[in-house]
This record gives sequence, C-alpha cells and structure tokens, in this order.
Amino acid sequence: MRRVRSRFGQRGVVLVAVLWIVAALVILVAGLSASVRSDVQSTASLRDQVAMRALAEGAVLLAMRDLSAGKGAAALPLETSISLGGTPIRIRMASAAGWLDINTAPPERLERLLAHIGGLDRREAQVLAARIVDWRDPDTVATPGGAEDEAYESAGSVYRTRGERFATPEDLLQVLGVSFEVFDRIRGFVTTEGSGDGVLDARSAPQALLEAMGESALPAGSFNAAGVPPEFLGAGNALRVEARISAGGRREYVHVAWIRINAASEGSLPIEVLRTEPPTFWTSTD
Ligand SMILES: [Ca+2]
Repeated sequence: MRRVRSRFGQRGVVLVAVLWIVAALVILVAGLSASVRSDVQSTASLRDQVAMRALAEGAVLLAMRDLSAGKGAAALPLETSISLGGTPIRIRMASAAGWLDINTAPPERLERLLAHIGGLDRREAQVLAARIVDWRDPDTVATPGGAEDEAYESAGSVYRTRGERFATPEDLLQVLGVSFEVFDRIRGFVTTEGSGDGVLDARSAPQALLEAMGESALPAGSFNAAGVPPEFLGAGNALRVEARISAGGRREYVHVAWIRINAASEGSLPIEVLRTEPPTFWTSTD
C-alpha cells in the first residue's frame, strides 16, 4: 500500500512538472513585453541548447570555485565573463535577498507584487496574497480574503494548503486562483531562498521589484562595482547566479542557478546548487 501511494505521489509530481513546462512554453511563445521578449524558437537546435546548458552550468561552477577559493570580495565582480571552449559566458551574481521570499513576505508585499508585476487589480491581488499566506501558515483558520482547505475542496481544486514553506516558486501554482499567466509574470521576482528578514537588498533587487515595493533603488553610482559585498559571502547565504550566452544575433540563452554557500568544514562541499531554473531565451529588441 505504501509503495503504491509513493508511486502515485511521484506520478503526481511529474504530472505537475509536465503541465507547468507545457504551460511555460505556451506562455513564452506568446511573448511577454514590448522591450524584452522571451521565446522558445526552433532556430536553436536541441544540440545547441544542450551545449549551451553545459557551458552555463560549467561557468557557474567555475565562478563559484573562484568565490569559494577566497578570491571573493576582492577579486570577483558582480558581473564577470568566463570563457569555456572559446565561448564567452557572462555571469551575474546577486544576493537572493534581492528577490521577494514567498515564505516570509508579509501579505502587503505579496499584494504589491501581484498588483504591480502580476498585473492583477487591487482586490484580486489582496485575495491571492491572503491565500498565499494561508497556504504556508500552519493554522487552519482562513485570514480575511484567504483560503484554507475547505475552500480548495469546494472549488474543486486537487490541491490543499501545505501549512509549511514553499519548496520552490512553482509551488505557487498550487495556491487557489494563481494562474500560469500570473505565475509566469512574477516568477522572475520571487525566491524561496531569501534572507528571511523580509528586507530587499537594493544592490541585488531587480529595479522593477524595488519599484513595485515602493522602494527606491540606490542612487546611481553607489552600486558596489568593486566586488561582491562581503556580507553576501558568509556561510548560509544564498546567491542567484545568472549565466548568459549569445545564441546569435540579439538572442541570449539564460541560465539561472540558486546557490548556497556552506560553512567550511571537512566532508561538506563549499557550495550547493539549490535549484536550477528552466532555461529561457531572451531577445533584446532595443
Ligand atoms: Ca491560515
């Protein structure tokens, strides 16, 4: 019985993953914004994509090796370029604290995210923010506008609230009322690996997220260009590492990995890849 249930559970996970990938492809093909377009086109062959993925993963690990070898704060800029097999790979590192942590963000911040970036009206954003809080909180009492298990059941959802942390941003798709479309708009701005204190690190945060939160970016010129700020590099911190490879013309292959820096000790790796996002292609239309 246990074996059957476990198999069923695995199939469920695989099904959700496949559904998400299919939806993501549809959304990506549909196009996203006027200035930057994300698409999946057949012009890059599968072989090219496999090669680019290997190069991106390799470059991320090389950058991390430099970081953990102590070159960190002094020598490693936030943006760097690594060459592998003659292909330049642009690396950009940022603290995960620059992304909104869906496990700790208060409802007001989730509401701002859903309204300003998710494109929802204020009322819809309020409801979904309350439901996100109810999905992760351990109690069974719905917050105003929110939803606990009874609401999922009566809405015919196959999901229930988890009562604990979101393991990945994709878990948001289980929250009652979060559509693929809304998720696709906000997924580039959220994390499950944030600092936990709810403060966005303005040096790392995407400009659009700072604006959505009503926070101003650091004044121009104050961005730390000398190196990765030392407080990013302590054990337990998570980094978002983006690798970009030219895919011809104005197209770029974009690979994003979330990495944790571990305490130096025997038997443990200095860094740990927490998750790798599905790759995307970006086309600059400037
Ligand atoms: Ca609740």
